[in-house]
Amino acid sequence: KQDKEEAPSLTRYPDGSVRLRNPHIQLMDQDILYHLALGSESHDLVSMFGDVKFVCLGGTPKRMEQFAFSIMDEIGHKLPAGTTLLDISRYSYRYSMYKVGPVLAISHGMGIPSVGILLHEVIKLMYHARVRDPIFFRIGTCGGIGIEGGTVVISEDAVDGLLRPTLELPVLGKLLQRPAKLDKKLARELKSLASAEDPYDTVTGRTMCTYDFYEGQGRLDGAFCDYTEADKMHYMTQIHKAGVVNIEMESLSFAALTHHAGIKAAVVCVTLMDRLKNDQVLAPKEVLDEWQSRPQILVSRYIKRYLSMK
Ligand code: R2B
Ligand code: URA
Repeated sequence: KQDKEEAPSLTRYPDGSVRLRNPHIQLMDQDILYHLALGSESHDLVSMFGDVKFVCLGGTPKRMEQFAFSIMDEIGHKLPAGTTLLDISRYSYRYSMYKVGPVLAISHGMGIPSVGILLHEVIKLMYHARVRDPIFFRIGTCGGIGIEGGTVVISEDAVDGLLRPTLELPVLGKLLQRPAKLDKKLARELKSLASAEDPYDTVTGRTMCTYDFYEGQGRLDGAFCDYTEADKMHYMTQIHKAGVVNIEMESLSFAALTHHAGIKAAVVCVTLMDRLKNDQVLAPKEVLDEWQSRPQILVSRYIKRYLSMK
């Protein structure tokens, strides 16, 4: 059964650097990280990325650019005179990547397929760059269940739309299953960094990850809807009872692939609405922008604290 706790020696070298669970990569002359517009021979990945410690993923290029600028301020990182932050993956026209000292900020797009492709390449990037013990964060948005919009949710674990804690992927005609596990200690540490002075709540709980925003999340406002409002409310109440506090679209893959690679990871999302009350994103743009900075603030606190303890 694949659902066993993996020995760290399987996934990491003694010095903490990421070991790839793929014998083919070492035998290749070069490895092209196509969707990042990087390559193991075309770029000196060790000198470009060897000092990375934190990999922060979020949905949109703009949000990750903003995060890169704000973390630069927070950790007091100075760019060489006359230079500015550049999107390292701009020629991929797929994902955006910014590097600020030990922090990489990368956009992952929407949904499990998009974040899955990115994670394969970012995990390989960690290996090629010989990064030691990296910590991955997803900073995103979600729908809340029984909590008001603007609440920050730290995921304790991730489940699919059938409440199963497993990422499923058809591989060579068979269903591959990988446990979607997040680092419980990291989640607790993040929770401890929430401040009583924050003008919003920060909670921990189970996150449901779906393959769709509309029908997959039981919305009544998609182009199609074959169920009633009572059906929706019944489902929402059932999953809420099962501990689900928020719903989004990437945590299952994020948790499963980082766990399989032996990488510590956490998911921090802000709720855009309470799905027990409504389905649409009604908050004004400025409010949404401020809400979306909240998970970034929590992760910034973690990074700052970590760097100050070094
Ligand atoms: C949250 O927001 C996106 C959908 O609007 C999706 O990427 C997610 O997980
Ligand atoms: N992202 C989601 O996947 N669902 C929501 O309800 C809001 C953001």
